[in-house]
Amino acid sequence: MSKRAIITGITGQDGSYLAELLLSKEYEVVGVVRRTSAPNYGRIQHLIDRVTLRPADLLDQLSLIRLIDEVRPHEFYNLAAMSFVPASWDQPMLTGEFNAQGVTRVLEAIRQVDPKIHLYQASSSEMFGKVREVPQNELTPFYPRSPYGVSKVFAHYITVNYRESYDLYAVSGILFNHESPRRGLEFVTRKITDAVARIKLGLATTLALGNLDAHRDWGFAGDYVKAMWMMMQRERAEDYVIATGVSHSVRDLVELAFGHVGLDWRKHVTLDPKLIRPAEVEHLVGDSSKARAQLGWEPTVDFAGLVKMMVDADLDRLTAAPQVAGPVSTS
Ligand code: NAP
Ligand code: G4F
Repeated sequence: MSKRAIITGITGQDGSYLAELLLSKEYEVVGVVRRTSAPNYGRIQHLIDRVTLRPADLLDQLSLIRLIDEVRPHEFYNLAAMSFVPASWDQPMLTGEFNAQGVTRVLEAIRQVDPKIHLYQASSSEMFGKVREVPQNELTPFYPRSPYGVSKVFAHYITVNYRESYDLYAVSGILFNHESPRRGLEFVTRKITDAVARIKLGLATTLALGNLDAHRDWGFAGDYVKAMWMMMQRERAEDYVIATGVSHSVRDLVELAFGHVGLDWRKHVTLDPKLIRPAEVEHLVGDSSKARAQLGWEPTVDFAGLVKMMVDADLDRLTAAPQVAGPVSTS
């Protein structure tokens, strides 16, 4: 009998890769979409005939209960969130409603309808914030630096608490930054690779950035959704850090991306103080030895491979349709 899974956030970067993975494993995939005035299915267009889309919202408890009652999934992947850190300072209340209380609503719905459902919660390395140790592992204390980070700490602990209080199979994946050609244009990797492609093709001349000294542990989203699935197949629910273990600065990223198309980044990059955050996470690097030992998980794409993959994808996209390039990201 094939398994059934619900994915919230199926229209996002991770949701689209996870849907592909689960379909390849013959799952029946039900994706949650919230109502919009026009469809927002760009990342899952190629899967649209193979998944079922159902309306629900993390803000609406009854919509979640009804969804779970009608679908009766074996696995529930909660990937939906307000995921862009700067926006969390502009909308801290809404960020908490989506990312913190939204997770409580999912946990309550599962507890009430069918406590045997396995739940994956999308926790984040942003929870480590002003880091207490290097590298960060499952036992490193949290010190979030944004309303987003704070909301994810709440979500993390409410997931742990429901596991311990009600014996739910609820796992929390503490994933470090992961990217792909499907990454939103406002995140720094994609903002850079999109701009490099535009500049190379003569569609733009400059790129405004904020803190070039921030360091991140960047991996490939396709590798990270495999880890999510692996965590859900264990005997016992536990939390895992997922990371490459290698950290680079935003400056390294810029240099590599421009260099890949033969451009000198110093001629194109400007610094915009408006892009500096009220509180910064300066340096993240993860220790995923638990996941490597217990799940057998390994990343397959390194930093250089990731940057090249993303620049090449943006070049292909903009070469095919330069007229639909849209505005340059200003976030
Ligand atoms: P993303 O591309 O921004 O996608 C977010 C998804 O959440 C979208 O499908 C969005 O739907 C949906 N959503 C937002 N609010 C919702 C609501 N109230 N009800 C229902 N759906 C809602 O994010 P991602 O990069 O795929 O990340 C997936 C998850 O992993 C997020 O929880 C993120 O915080 C977490 N995470 C990401 C990373 C990373 O590096 N990518 C690292 C650690 C943790 P619309 O399309 O309608 O906007
Ligand atoms: O790409 P970012 O916006 O990602 P950030 O803030 O690390 O958050 C992402 O990863 C988290 C995992 O740790 C996820 F939980 C979260 O949902 C999201 O996916 O920024 C990365 C770094 C920051 O230090 C930022 O200050 O890049 C720096 N940066 C420098 N100039 C910039 C820019 N970031 C953006 N978005 N835009 C810039 O112009």
